[in-house]
Amino acid sequence: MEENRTIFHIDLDAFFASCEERENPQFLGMPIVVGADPKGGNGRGVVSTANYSARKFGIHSALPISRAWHLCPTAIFLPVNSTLYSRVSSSVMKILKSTAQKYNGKFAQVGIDEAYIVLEARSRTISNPSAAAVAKEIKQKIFKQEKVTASVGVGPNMLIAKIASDFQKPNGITVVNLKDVQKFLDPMSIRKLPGIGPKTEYNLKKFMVQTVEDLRKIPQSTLYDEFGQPGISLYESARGIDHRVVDEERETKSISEEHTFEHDTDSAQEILPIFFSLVKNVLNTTERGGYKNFKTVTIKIRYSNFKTHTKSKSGAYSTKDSDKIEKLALQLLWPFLNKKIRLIGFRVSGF
Ligand code: TTP
Ligand code: MG
Repeated sequence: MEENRTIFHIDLDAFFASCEERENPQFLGMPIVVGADPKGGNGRGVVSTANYSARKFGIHSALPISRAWHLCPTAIFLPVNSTLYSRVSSSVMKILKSTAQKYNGKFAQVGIDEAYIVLEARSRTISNPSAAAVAKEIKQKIFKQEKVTASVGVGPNMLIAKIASDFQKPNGITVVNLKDVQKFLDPMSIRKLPGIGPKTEYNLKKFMVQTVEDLRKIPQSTLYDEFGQPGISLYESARGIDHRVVDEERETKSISEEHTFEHDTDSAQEILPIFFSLVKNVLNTTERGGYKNFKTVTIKIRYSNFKTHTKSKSGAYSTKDSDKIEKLALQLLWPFLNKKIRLIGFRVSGF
């Protein structure tokens, strides 16, 4: 593991909900849920995010909105306002980029509300601030300018930085030095390791694995036999090993938006205006994120029976060609408009 570089992972807290809190100070301290319309418990679609007061009721991202309403009917339910979030996001990313430049470091945005900064030990010692001081500086700048809080994780590689930023959410700073990596990881549930979802967790149960320390006791060959190549990643993650390097400007993988209809529908009149607004929002977010060009356009469609299809087309696209992209997206979507649908989505990727 590299000893001469320090990696920061910055992730905004309850991002969409924090933007809403900032815009609506009258909601301060109240549970806020951003997502589909709950329609008094009969709404369809999902929660995009919930603030930390709403999370106390068990509400979280991707939960059906109807379930969220039943868990806390008195919460403030708000629709997704992507223009606002992409404005806040690009301003925060500018702050992070200039902080990275100030210390001669690298910057890579990896999502709407998260980014990595890599500082070489050498460049940091010039002005000599500690990692914790840089983390504090980042948080203060973001709060001063955008009135949202972030959590910062610092570690010797991307894996540890990412786990660390989640460790003391919200509004936390967690610095993990190289010598403390194993001590930090061992007591954690394996679910904290990226790539371990409910399925891998279930498959690891037969080896009596619950914590990272348990996982570390399983030989590499056993993990390989059970999971193939991803088993090797498990072996390495459990030891805090991560060979990835932060690739500046190329980290954001895709930008997308989806919409669930209130009723399943096959009416083009109902579907198309929504579809075009998704395309427009995604292109706006993409442009604001500083990605002018992309390689792939994907549409997604989910029928009433939940069967889901995606269709992509690759080429050389630019956010400037919105008419061309709308047309292309429509061509991809058209063959699927033959049955009642529940959800549509649009995504661009390959920046
Ligand atoms: P996250 O950073 O995963 O979540 P968060 O910022 O809401 O909460 P925290 O980081 O404090 O745990 O996602 C960033 C935003 O992306 C989130 O505010 C809303 C959006 N999002 C969705 O729309 N659907 C999802 O399923 C997830 C996970 C996020
Ligand atoms: Mg976040």
